[in-house]
Amino acid sequence: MKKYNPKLIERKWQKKWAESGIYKDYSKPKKFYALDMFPYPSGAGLHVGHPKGYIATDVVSRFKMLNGFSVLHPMGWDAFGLPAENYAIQNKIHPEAAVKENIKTFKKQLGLFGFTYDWDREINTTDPEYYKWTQWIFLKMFEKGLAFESDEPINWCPSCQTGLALEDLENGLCERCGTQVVQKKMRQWVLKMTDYADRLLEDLDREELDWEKSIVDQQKNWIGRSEGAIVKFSIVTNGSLASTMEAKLPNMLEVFTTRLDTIFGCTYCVVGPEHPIIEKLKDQIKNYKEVEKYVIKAQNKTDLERTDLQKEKTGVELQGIRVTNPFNNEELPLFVADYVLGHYGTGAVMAVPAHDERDFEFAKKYKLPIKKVILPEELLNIPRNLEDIAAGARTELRVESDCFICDGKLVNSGKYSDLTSEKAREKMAAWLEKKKIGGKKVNYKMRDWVFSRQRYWGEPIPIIHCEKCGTVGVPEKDLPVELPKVEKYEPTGTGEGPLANIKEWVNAECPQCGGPGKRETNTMPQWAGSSWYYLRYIDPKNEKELVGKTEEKKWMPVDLYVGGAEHATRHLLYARFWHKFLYDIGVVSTKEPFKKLVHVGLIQGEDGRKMSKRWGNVINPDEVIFEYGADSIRLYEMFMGPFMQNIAWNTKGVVGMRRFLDKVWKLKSVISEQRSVNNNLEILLHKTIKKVTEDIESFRFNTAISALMIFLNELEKQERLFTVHCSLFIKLLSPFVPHIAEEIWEKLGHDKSIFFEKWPEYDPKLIKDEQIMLVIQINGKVRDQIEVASGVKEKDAKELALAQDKIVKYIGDSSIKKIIFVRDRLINFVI
Ligand code: ANZ
Ligand code: ZN
Repeated sequence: MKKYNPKLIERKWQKKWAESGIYKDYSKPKKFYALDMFPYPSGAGLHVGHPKGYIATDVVSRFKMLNGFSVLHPMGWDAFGLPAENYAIQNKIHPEAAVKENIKTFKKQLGLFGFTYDWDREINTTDPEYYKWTQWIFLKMFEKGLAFESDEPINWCPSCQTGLALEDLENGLCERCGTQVVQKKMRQWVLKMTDYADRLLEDLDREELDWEKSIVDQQKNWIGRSEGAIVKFSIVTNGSLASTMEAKLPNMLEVFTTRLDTIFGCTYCVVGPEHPIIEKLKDQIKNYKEVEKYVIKAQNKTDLERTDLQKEKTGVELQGIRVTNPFNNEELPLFVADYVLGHYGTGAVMAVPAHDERDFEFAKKYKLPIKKVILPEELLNIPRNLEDIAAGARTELRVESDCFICDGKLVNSGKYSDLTSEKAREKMAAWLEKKKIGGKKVNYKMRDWVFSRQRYWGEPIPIIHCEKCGTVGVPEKDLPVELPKVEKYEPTGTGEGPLANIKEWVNAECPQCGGPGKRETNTMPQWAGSSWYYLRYIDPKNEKELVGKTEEKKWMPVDLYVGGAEHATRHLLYARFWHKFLYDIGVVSTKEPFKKLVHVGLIQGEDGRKMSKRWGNVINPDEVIFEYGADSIRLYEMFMGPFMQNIAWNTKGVVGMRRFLDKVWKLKSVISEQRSVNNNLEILLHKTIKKVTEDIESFRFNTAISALMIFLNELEKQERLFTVHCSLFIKLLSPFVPHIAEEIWEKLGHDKSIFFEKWPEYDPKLIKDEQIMLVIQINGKVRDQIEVASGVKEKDAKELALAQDKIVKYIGDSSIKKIIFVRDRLINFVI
């Protein structure tokens, strides 16, 4: 018998699969859309960490094929953006040429793994035929007023020489190059993502969404919904309200607060250094010079530094300006302080030092009054007169030790005293609304998407500026607006993109009046093309539409999406935003794009560090495949540990996998057609089928593979092997190691691909000993237990549990708020 030679058989099957196009049977009634986050074709090529997610989707894709699904499993290139451009500048090669080269390398590398990609659907975000539609979506947003120009200060990276979105920062540093960003006022294009904030948040809880909780939480925090209120404080300058009114100066200061109930404890107000009022009331501010100096200094601090609780608070009083608390008409001082951020809420706060830690620190430093107005719940049980306690609060209870942000009962709050915080917030907001000086308000941390970059390598923004008509969208028939070929593509640093230097390109006729116009020279950010690419795979050659209606209905939503966790608050947020917009204009039929989302744990270098050229710990998959074969590396990456965990690479592990496959290879020489009954083996086989099936569905590839290893050990102990056993075993193995599986399958006498087969089913009778005790809890307390079949589904367990007498009694009339189900362990009803 010939030795197992992966090089030969892998090349053979990859060729066969490509020729026969076995993955392209899209006619089955059931569909499965498996998507990978498409790669950025960098100059360095793939390292062994990149394919981990791709292997997983490939395993699932093949598994789904065997289960009778038409599987869409495409691949493409996310090739616009800074890294490609920086690489090009460093290597003195045009980005377009660099991208072409890099894609070639990537494609060759991916080809070695034997993935089921349908390359007919390959897309490239830098292809004009593709970005035509990226521009089209922008135009639609422009038409709907969701894309607009703004002059607000934005985050600017002095090293990359471009404006950035909030999502492009990491702790206040440019995510690309680690340089500290600065605030820069400049013209820019913005997408009104905040209009979608509530839907982006609420739809995360849609039932059909099967996303990892950690990613959902990250996104929820990023969107950052706060329920609060707006209060307008009137502004008094030089002792009179009228003086501002006459001069048409701002006469109201709006603050956003989540704790309206504390307003009687407000002893001063604060605006952030970015607040427009400072500039507008410049002549009224007596110490304007000092204020201006403070404002300039604040520009060099990151938001993180500014809001850090440990850092000492600083600020300057705006002398000559006072504000009036509408609830008690107290006149209060107004400060500028950088712990208040310009772009959150209204950029101004009412300070309540007794109940807010930052205000407290600030008040201590500047000797401002601290007035207690909430008595925390835990103190309410002390049977004493509330007002007494409050009066003595400062001596009796140290202010610092009080719970800063907690609800309780109001004291010292006029007619609102004695109300609970919650009740008071309601009443106070209603009063504000009645008086038309504020009211309830929901606020989001998320901001609109700063969408223009002053760089070359991106989609041109399809806008023409005309002196007469203003900003005019390029007509649809003139799309794509192609990126001109240029010699020089380095950033200008002037705030204009490099495209501004290309006069022939910039000068264009105004589509509305035919007069002279100028093209927009900013380009789109790296995240534009990836915000909708999953739709183009569905219908990649459609010239009339971004995606055809029938095709869209057939394939959407994406059933499985696998990629890095670092995209939780960027790509995944942007893509959901665009998808919702496309839903609103009738291009797509689903509210959410990605049904199941799984994040892939990183593969670190053998030294446990991030795999990177810098550490010299990069492992190239080509070499591993050359040495051990693609099936071995596929198996190893799925076996190395729980899929979502970060794990260090270990080449010895690949060697182990290769040995396992050597043993699998030997099986086929000892098979006989005869079939005798070996009940134990039969039972183990059916248990293995069950385990592998369930484990693949739930991304527990490592335990699926160990079950297969255990089964192989048993097989090897048999004196004679039977075709049925071996066939079933090979089928179970095939999604992981498709090449060797095909080869053995062929040797077993089959003339059709193993991937036309049906996935094995287990016989429940054979494994019926698997009964377990399921614990039933109510509000976390054990109340009963029942015997059920192992692997019982949540729905069935719920039904069974709710049918138990004891449980019926405990639940009574209460409604079930939530069910927590731990497979084969417990079911907990929260009532
Ligand atoms: C008065 C108050 C009293 C507040 C109290 C808190 C506790 P979240 O929950 O994150 O939305 N705030 C409002 N705008 C701000 C800004 N631009 N920069 C810094 N802080 C700002 O936080 C809302 C609370 O943060 C608001 O409620 C406001 O302080 C502050 F005992 O108002 B609060
Ligand atoms: Zn940068």
